[in-house]
Amino acid sequence: MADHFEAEIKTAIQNGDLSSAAEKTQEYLNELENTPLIIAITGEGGSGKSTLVNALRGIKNGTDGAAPTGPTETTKEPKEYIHPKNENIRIWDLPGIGTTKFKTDEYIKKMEFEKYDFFIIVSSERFRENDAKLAKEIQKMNKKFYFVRSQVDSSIENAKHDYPNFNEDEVLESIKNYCTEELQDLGFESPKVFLVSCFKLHLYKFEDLCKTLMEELPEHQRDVLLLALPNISLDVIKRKKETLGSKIMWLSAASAAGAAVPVPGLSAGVDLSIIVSCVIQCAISLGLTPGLLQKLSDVTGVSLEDLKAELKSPLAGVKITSALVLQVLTRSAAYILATTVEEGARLVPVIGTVVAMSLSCATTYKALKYILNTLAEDTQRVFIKALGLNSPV
Ligand SMILES: Nc1nc2c(ncn2[C@@H]2O[C@H](COP(=O)(O)OP(=O)(O)OP(=O)(O)O)[C@@H](O)[C@H]2O)c(=O)[nH]1
Ligand SMILES: [Mg+2]
Repeated sequence: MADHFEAEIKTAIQNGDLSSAAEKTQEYLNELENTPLIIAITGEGGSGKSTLVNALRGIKNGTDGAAPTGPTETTKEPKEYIHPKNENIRIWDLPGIGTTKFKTDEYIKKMEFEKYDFFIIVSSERFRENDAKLAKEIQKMNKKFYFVRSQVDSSIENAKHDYPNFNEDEVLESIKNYCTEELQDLGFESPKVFLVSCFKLHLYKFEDLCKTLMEELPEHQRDVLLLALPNISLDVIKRKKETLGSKIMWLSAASAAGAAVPVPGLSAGVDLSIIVSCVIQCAISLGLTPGLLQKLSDVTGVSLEDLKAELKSPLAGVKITSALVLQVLTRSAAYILATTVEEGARLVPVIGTVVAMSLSCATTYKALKYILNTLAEDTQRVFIKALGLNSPV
């Protein structure tokens, strides 16, 4: 959290001014909510840029709203795609540098390189002079870029025909070394190259790419990106749950001064409007809305029916309304009240105090954590089903 927010919230709490602490917390949350993240996908023509744009948005090539792809579907103009999980995330599909009539410096100007937060440079075979030129210009602008060696799945398939003693790990290692050496020849001392298949994001090094982005992005943008990622591993789901959990703490604190709605069974009442919008956000980030489940079904080929069969929470796979949330809370009231605000929450200095000071805010916190836990469990089961994995880890 930004220092000035934390200081202001602390002061308000020390002065016993809960409502201004809640107001500041809300301000902080609004800032988080409105953090833009603008990503550029660039590289040679035909390397798989548009497919990567679709994969990052969890959309299957060729379906509604997907960036046009295919051996002849050349992207000629830069085009912005809004992320279905967060409209503040914009992914730009740029034309292949080799396929435009522009020189590198003209390309950079025309593509307005200054507006992006970071760049992914895609190549399906070798990195060339053009890729290096782009990267060097990006470097000059003090921005980050990441090399992605795409279409690794088809390289692996091809290699099966090439080597009688085919060994997947060896082939992957040699592709990586080859790309690294090329980039070293082009003037990059220790380049990082991520081997990716856009059709199988859970394999190879897409997750490493995400982890690197998380390490290198500023805090707000890191959370924004994490919550919008496709569920590529149980670890990503766990990290989403943690991030949503800490958001829930702040939201509950912000609700301290709000009007508590009496919920049958929950004696302290809760802030229902905050709960409903937070549950919707959890369902979106975890990919459990009807629309996002359909997209997952498209991408994985597992039927929507089979994915939905894994859902246990009445809030997953359906349109979330206040009435439905109220119903769930009423039904689970006894269980929610019996849970304790866990150690972790109390240890966070500012928030713990607010939660401890306001009974209704503690109830809001517990109710939201309960719903988040059930949604996260559903997400794990859906993930395992979608990838055809047998046992939960
Ligand atoms: N097997 C496999 N094929 C891929 C992958 N990524 C892209 N392709 C295929 O490669 C072809 C080109 O992909 P596009 O995403 O259209 O490539 P592009 O870089 O946007 O192409 P231009 O816009 O023409 O520069 C398509 O037929 C894709 O289906 C991948 O990870 N694995
Ligand atoms: Mg394209």
